[in-house]
Amino acid sequence: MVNINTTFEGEKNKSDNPFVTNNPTSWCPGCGNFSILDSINQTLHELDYKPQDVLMVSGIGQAAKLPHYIRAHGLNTLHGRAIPAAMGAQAANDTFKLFITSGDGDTYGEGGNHFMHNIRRNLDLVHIVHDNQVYGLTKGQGSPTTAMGQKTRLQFDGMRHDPLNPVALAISLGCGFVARSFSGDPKHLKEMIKAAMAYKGYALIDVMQPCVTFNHVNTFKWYKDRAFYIPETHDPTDKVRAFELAQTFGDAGIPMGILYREEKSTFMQRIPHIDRPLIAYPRKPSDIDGLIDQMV
Ligand SMILES: Cc1ncc(C[n+]2csc(CCOP(=O)(O)OP(=O)(O)O)c2C)c(N)n1
Ligand code: SF4
Ligand SMILES: [Mg+2]
Repeated sequence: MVNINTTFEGEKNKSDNPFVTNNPTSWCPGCGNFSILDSINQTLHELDYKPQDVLMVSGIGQAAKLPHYIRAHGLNTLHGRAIPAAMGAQAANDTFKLFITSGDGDTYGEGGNHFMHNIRRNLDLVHIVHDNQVYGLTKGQGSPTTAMGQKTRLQFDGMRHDPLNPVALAISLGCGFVARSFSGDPKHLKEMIKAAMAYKGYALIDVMQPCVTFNHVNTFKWYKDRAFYIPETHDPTDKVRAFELAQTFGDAGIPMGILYREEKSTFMQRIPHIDRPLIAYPRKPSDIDGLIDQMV
């Protein structure tokens, strides 16, 4: 397998990066979440965003705590419900650069319905899924992406469900930007975040992330030994080839990069009567009384 680059850039830009906080985290030492947070911080700073320009939305889980650890607007919502909250936020004010940052369980399990239907709606946001193939916060149960047969703290004799393949599912549903990366390769992860931010529409990045405490199968080494960069010859507009590549996982290798890319109109563009963000409408909370009177 081709070697991927797992060099960490350490504390680069940390002291003058306005997104970096000193907030104590509840993450375990060695957790892949740290590098995902660092990669987001560095990317936003390198692109010259300011904390007031950015909204981070999440559901519930270890990954979903990320908005507490970055200096930006944040919404830490209900389990699996980051997408509807983000939809409301974008309809109200689409001037923010909108991110969802949540776990594999939160996104593909509890939030699976929203995940699918958001692909149809195509909100303009970057969705970073910390895919550690386990429910970390609730102490290591199998998640939708845990491999069949893998033993967990709850599934003592192994998972009995087939794993969900999020990138293949996203491509099959028509998601316009589908990428995969690895928390152990921050350079690559930053490149993917930049490409996703440049994309107008729903951009999914499934990030392989070791959970050092509860997943002793999909370790840093396990991912590093299997990950490979998608060759430059890959045409990301070739949906059939992208779907084939998306099937590749585990011992067959884990392709990293942009699997699929297609230009599509966005949620806000498809609602022409929202000609400006809702906050720009000259309404007061008391106007709601008149609207209710009209309806009843
Ligand atoms: C409706 C509901 N179901 C279940 C839970 C319990 N719960 C909280 S976090 C979590 C798992 C989150 O896993 P994941 O999204 O993969 O995030 P991780 O902790 O692995 O980063 C579960 C099952 C809950 N809070 N609410
Ligand atoms: S339990 Fe796993 S996912 Fe959660 S902080 Fe610890 S290592 Fe990270
Ligand atoms: Mg998880």
